[in-house]
Amino acid sequence: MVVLAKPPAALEQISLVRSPSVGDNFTGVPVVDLAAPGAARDVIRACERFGFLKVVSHGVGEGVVGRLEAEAVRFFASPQAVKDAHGPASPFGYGNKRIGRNGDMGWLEYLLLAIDGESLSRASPAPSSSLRDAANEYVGAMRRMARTVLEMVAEGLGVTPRGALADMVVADAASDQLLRLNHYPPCPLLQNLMPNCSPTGFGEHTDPQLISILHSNSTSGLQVALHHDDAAGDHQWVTVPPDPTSFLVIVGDSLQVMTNGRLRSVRHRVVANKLKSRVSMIYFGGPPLEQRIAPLRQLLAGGGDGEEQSRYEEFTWGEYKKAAYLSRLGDNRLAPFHRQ
Ligand code: GA4
Repeated sequence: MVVLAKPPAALEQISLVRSPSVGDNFTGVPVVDLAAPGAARDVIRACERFGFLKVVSHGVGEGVVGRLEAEAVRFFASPQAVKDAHGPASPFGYGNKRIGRNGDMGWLEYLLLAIDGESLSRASPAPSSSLRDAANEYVGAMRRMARTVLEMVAEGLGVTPRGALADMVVADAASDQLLRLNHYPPCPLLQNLMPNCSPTGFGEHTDPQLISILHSNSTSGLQVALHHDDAAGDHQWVTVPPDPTSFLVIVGDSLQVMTNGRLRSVRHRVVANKLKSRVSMIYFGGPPLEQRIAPLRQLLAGGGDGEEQSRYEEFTWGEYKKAAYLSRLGDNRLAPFHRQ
């Protein structure tokens, strides 16, 4: 008799992926020393080829990261009823397994917090004043890093002024920024039943904003899709080894459009770990809702044999965000905006 393994009920609506193996560890993660000369060129190279990079010499103190991570761990360790009192995430607040509004599920719980200007928005209250203080300090550090990296992107592309991209995210009080604290509990449920399968922690997707800055503890789980330039558009999933001393900068769809496709957003996902908790903290930098998302003019003016055309239909960040919230996590949200 053949007995087919069936995932336990707790995992019923969560898709399973092949458990990562040592061979999936990506040894080619581009690393950029933000303090080194030539960093701008390295940022561009990494964003063109991979759509993400690891930054070191970032100047963010261990204490700033440690304080927020400890607050996140403390919150996620509190009784379920306490956490539920801060949810459901719609989109802000505490969320448990449900991601977005359209049926996506993952093996995680999270807190999604809105940022108003330089600190957390009063409209989406943090669960405690100590978490809010730690988050505000962290957001300050992320905004400085977003500025540094986006200025390097402008510099590396020869765009002036240097603040052309950075100002959209960190100089305008109406910029659309978010902070996401994720907890992926260990998931031993499949250990004996389906040893080669793991639940999806956060399904594959690209980030809609300009830039995301991710920090994680030392538990692995993040995977990125390597871009392949073959006609089939195939991609290979690789595991990004965790490194709590660094940050990962991820190119979002809006930055892809603003650079007319030179920098590319990257599909990424998280696979839940069977034994250890993963905690990640992600800052998302988006522009004000009315910002037009279109290639920077200087990037279209160059070419010797006439002007380079925009590869995308025009839209505002508000329009893109609205469409994103109506989509499923794994959808190719930029596809409808590609010009033929
Ligand atoms: C992906 C990036 C950010 O985490 C996020 C996500 C948002 C959500 O969790 O509510 C979305 C997702 C993200 C894109 C498509 C929609 C909206 C879930 C989802 C199914 C906060 C964001 O800005 O877009």
